[in-house]
Amino acid sequence: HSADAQRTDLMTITRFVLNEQSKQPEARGDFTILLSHIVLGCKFVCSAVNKAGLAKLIGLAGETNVQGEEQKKLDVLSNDVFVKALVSSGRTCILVSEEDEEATFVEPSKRGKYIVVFDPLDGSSNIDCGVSIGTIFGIYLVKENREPTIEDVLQPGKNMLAAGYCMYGSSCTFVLSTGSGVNGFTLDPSLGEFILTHPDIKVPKKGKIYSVNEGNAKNWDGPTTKYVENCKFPKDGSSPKSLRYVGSMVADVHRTFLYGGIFLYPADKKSPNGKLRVLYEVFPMSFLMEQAGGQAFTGKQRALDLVPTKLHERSPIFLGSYEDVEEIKALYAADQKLE
Ligand code: P6P
Repeated sequence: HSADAQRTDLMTITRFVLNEQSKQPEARGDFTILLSHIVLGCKFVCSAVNKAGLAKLIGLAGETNVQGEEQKKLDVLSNDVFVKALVSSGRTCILVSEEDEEATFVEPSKRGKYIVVFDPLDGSSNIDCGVSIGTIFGIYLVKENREPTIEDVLQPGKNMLAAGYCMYGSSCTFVLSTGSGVNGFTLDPSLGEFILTHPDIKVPKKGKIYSVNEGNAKNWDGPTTKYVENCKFPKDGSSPKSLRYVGSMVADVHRTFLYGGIFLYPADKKSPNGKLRVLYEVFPMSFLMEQAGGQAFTGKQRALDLVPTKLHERSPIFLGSYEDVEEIKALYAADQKLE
């Protein structure tokens, strides 16, 4: 009987968010409407990503498509879809995308109270080899009812109302937090709905995996070098950690949520602020990681406490299992004392 009950009680992402929002007395459904437009964008990108390989195969992806239009690169196409979906939701006032140098200020007639920062297709350089890629987003609220300015975007990650990502891999998985835990949904293509498949994700307290681009080891600073050394040659006689590095942030972080361990994109001599972007890569993943019981550290401070000064600012990031991040925090703290 319980199996049947499970099958018929389809918890879609829309129902889930409506349930959650109904607990907020002042909620008027705006957030639910905003999220439904983000979900729509992800469904579109999922179908476009899955066809990309095929399109290349049957020559559609060449210079022009059947309408004779210039075939857009998938990340540009994804960006266009998200910008249009978010503006048409009527719930946003500022959009910040990895693809656009400047922020998009929504025209007054379509303006809402939310700011959405997003990377429409992170890791898109991996599309041609079939590696999982993803959309990452974060949502801020603009409280006052006034003309929004760029200052409204430069908020610390701890002010985010919600964050999430959609991973386009063997299945299409949408992971979301609205501030009370993390939940994962899988797209059922036959229904066109995201169904709750990973309720209340909690990252293991400690993991057996470290995830970093070892090719940058020559340029790492002392604490990162020491930490990775300890992963490979543990001093306490425990077994070495495994290295898993996909090179696509959504894939590496999603694995970290489910299996535990630590993901590192450190600063190095070539990139003193690391490579990953604060607003739409570091903050959303750090928000989710804390909500799942893990933590996120920049090498100097809690990642969510960082106050960005520029839209596309970068930051080093160490995130994952609580105890694993504690270890690298201790190494950076000891290093600061020596200075
Ligand atoms: P590297 C992909 O290009 C990306 O932005 C992230 O998705 C990924 O974590 C990182 O860069 C990989 O960078 O320098 O290791 O190739």
